[in-house]
Amino acid sequence: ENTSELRPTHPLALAPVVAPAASVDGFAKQFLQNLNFGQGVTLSASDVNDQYLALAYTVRDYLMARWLDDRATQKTQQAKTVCYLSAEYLLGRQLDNNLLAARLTDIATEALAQCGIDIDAVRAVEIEPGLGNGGLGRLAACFIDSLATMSVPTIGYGIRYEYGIFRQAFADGEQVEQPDAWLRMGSPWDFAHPEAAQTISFAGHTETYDDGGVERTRWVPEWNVLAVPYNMMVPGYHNGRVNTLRLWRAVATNAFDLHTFNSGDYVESVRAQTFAENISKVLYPEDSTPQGKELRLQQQYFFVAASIADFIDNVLPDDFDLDKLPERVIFQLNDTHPVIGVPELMRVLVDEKKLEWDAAWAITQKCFAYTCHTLLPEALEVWSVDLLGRLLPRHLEIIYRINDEFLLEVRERFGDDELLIRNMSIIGEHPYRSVRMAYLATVAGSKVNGVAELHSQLLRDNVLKDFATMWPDKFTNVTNGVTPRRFLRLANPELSALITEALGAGWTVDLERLRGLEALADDADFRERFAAVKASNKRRLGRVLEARGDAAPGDGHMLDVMIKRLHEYKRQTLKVLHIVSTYEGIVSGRLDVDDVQARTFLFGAKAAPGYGMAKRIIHLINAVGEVVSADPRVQGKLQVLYPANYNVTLAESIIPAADLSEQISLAGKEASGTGNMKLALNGALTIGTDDGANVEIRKLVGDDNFFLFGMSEPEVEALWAEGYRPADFYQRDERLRSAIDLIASGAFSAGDRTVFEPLVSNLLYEDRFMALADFSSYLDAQNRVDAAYADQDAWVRSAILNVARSGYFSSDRAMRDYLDRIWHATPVI
Ligand code: GL2
Repeated sequence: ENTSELRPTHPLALAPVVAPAASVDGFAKQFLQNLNFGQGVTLSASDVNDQYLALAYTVRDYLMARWLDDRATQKTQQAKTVCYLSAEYLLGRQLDNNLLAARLTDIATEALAQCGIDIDAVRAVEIEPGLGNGGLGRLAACFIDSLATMSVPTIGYGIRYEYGIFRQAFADGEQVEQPDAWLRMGSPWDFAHPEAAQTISFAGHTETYDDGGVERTRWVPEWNVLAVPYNMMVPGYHNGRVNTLRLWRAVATNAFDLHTFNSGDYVESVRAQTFAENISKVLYPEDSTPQGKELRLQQQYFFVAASIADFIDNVLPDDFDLDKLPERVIFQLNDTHPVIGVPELMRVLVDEKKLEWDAAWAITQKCFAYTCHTLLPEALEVWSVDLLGRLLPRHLEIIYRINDEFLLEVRERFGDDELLIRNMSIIGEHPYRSVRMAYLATVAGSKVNGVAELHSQLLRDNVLKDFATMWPDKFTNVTNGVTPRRFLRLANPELSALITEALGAGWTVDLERLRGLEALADDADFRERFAAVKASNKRRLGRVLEARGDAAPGDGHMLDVMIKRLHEYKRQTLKVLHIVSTYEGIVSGRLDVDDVQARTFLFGAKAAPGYGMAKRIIHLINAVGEVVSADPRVQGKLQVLYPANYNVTLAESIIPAADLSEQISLAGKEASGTGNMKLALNGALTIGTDDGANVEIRKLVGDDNFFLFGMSEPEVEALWAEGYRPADFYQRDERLRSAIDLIASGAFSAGDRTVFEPLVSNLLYEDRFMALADFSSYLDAQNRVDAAYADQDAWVRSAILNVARSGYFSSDRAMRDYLDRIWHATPVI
């Protein structure tokens, strides 16, 4: 039915919405129609961007009927909807994924070929929406893919940033940030629904009033913006389900002041518009550190308030009984960014819907669950009471009341232990009065989860210890996962074909089936084919890099990759020390060049623009790379590649080609990691610490197929407690001394010793992430890697076993865990 309120008589208007015919002719017809009538060009006059847009609109046309259908049933169905609240979605390119999900890849390829167009050329022009920083944002994208594939009614809510994560370039080896104007060439995958805009308020004051004998509070805001929803379709894989990603764009309520404009002050006349639209202008390029900016709090409240209002007003049926809200929705808080949603739902229920506080609180507690994604204390978000009170005065009052009642509960349970009260209070007092968002989320959430077993354990034991004592059942773990559709099926078509040939196609939605490859690890013929796929993926990566103007990996080299955000805790510096040590060893004659395995070291990483030390590390990597690549003494042996602007698209070429996966964070610092999963799933062996999900990867793939090194988390704690002196480690290991001395000597900075001095002295006298303490163990493990790689047959066997035993790391499994342990929701077929 097109609509129930209109009374159409035309037979077409009465018919259900149907997709174009799923045939080459049907596709070609729709494509040409979109090219001619949508893009306004003839085929012969069209350029590749026109073709891309027309192709994208065509794919969208196929998905739309199902999307409309699923929206209609969402109103009437009784099932619970998962509302995933996330400030970040690092989606990657859409075209290929959507073609695959809708089973249109072959049809589209053929239809375009008949129009004289090579679909690969069209693919290449898509600019990925980089609406996230790193793992956390990519995780959200994997989760919504899995939920659609599992037919779970889901709405992903977030922000439609006009500029996503910056484009990285290098100038003389240093990072330069450029704006990511991803919308410039058109955005065919999302469509605005301005009629469903929400008005979002800020600032002002609160007042009480008499509401027929009941005293109530209301918020009298000072200014508003409009939140306009943009929908993106999230198709399930081969199941016809199409879920929604709804991203909000900020628009001024009163865009432009005609009076001021007429009086000649053009700039002033659009001031309000500029001010409002700044809210969704740009993604904060911080990773694992909060950026305490007012605009960021505005962003957070903006998207969460719009999402909650949207769900209650537009998704639920009219006159829905809000006491039943927990039966119909779970708001999953992706880290602390959306936690302001807790007082917002309370405000809606108490002030607007006029529920009693206690009833509203009971509902709210059941409707939220919180995922924590960090262990770094400095990454736990806090907002000053001052700022929060100014921007959201009513929310601050509500937070105070939540805290008062919570602390009463603490007193009832544990007595008047003032230290405990201070430690658990949602309001911190030092160094300034602030709201601790992780505590608010923990108090309000029905469940709190970490993202890997070790991480969840450390949350219970350290970061949220008192809360775990109070509510042991609230705490749970869900180990992260990655979508096998994007990161195996699409990124690695040759390996996918090999797996499908061996096991059938079911693995794409049931990744544990990869276990079937274990037996084939002992089959010499299969090993040979597997190795050929890896070699082919390396050549493909080489072509991708060369097309960008970068160098290709060396012929016959082991491809050793470290791809992740640049952060001291991840220890790219430790990797550099390994490279410098190997280089120094060969050049000085300490190492026999024939004993060293030829390697290409490949980095991909962006540093937050304000993170000075991370930017210095980027400079060092590039400087070392330049010297090593130019030195004839290591030609054909060592190569360092650092293609700029690492993103999802580039990851899709690198991961299938990798031999060695560097997961070398200091134990107890990386909450989970997800690149580690993608690389293992594509047959890279991991060299890693006992950190995050590495622990689980090692357990599953087996010690023989994983290179473990470094201190364990308790050993790290013990060394800190006894007083860590990095210089002692420098003195003790000659290899380390030579490597650091070489950097300090100016060998990588044209003799200028000052360039990397801050980095060197940081390592020698501070080294917060204990790179020096783990260096010896790391080098020993790298020697084991070299020895293992020399036996190619055994290496390939290990690589196959890595693939075979990584099925657990599917985000489909992660979603099942969330459904069972946290959401208590079920798929709707
Ligand atoms: C992170 C963690 O650092 C990372 O270990 C984890 O895998 C992801 C997803 O859970 O979350 N937290 C965070 O703020 N970012 C992450 O990648 N950016």
